[in-house]
Amino acid sequence: MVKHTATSVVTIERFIIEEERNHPEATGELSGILYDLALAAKMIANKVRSAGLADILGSAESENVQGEVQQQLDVLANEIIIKAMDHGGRLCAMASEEEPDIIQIPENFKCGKYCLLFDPLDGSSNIDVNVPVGTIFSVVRKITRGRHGEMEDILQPGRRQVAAGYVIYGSSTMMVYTTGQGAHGFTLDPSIGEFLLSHPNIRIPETGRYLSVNDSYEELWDDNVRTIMRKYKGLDGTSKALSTRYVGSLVADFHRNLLGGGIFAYPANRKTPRGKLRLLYEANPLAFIVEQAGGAASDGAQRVLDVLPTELHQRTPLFIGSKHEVELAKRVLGGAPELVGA
Ligand code: P6P
Repeated sequence: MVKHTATSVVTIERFIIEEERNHPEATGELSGILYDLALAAKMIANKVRSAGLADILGSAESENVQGEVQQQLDVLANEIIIKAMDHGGRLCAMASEEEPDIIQIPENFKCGKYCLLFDPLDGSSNIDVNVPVGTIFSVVRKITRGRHGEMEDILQPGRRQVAAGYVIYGSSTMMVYTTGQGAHGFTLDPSIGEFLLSHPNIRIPETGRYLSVNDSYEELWDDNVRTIMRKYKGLDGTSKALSTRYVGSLVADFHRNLLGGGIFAYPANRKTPRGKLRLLYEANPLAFIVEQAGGAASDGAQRVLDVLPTELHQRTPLFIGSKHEVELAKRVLGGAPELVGA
């Protein structure tokens, strides 16, 4: 595999092709999915960027933008992804946070051997206050016979993913993805409309710097979770205190911790006993990426990627980021006597 540095100008398309060459058996279908997702990301970025202008522009274009903006950007992002992906002949089904059931490939289109699961625009309520939002995606192989995808193809554990990634619409638009050969980041150059390799082989620091958690749920947590948070904050007298950074947008919090080191924690609480975040198209793809970057992801009891899904939109508690902090959460929640209550 060609070793790229962040100074060589490499488009995401070229990088995808070079990664594909490492798999002689590759048919190019997975590469095609990644190209099409990069295109959808550019289209969504364009809409997200212009959302704030909807009320300012008086021209005809703004009516179009306003129409789309009022249509709810997450619904628009959902449609952009479906329209970009449904005719490529590489997918047999899709599943979206915005859709109650599986999205079938139209009869007039060829079906392929992959399923795409996605959250089209996570954290979209933050757009009005200009907080970064993101798209999250996961790709698994079809395991059932027949032409169309079935729920069994979608409900696979995260360890069966063949690709996963996210796009963050922040101060710049970045796409980060993995196919199991490391995690790599690409920054959109809007002047040429290309994602350029900016973060080859991302590695998350072994020990975290940041803690991302919504403390307002403290009263709803169980004692073990409170013990973990005290340790993360250095209040137990032995641990180093992490700096709290919580944006309230999963992709933004995850991305900062991936690059700088840290833990994002959304534990179960009395209000959300199975956690808030979705397993299949939020926790699993980010868990694949963070493990490829040397980090870890747990639901508190087991590795996220080993959780056996039973429902399309099932939720999960999530501890994800630097290995040291995730391991600590697993030990405390696992009832390690020397840690519980400390
Ligand atoms: P809370 C956004 O609504 C979201 O789904 C994630 O992006 C974010 O991490 C989480 O919910 C924030 O939840 O309960 O802290 O507002």
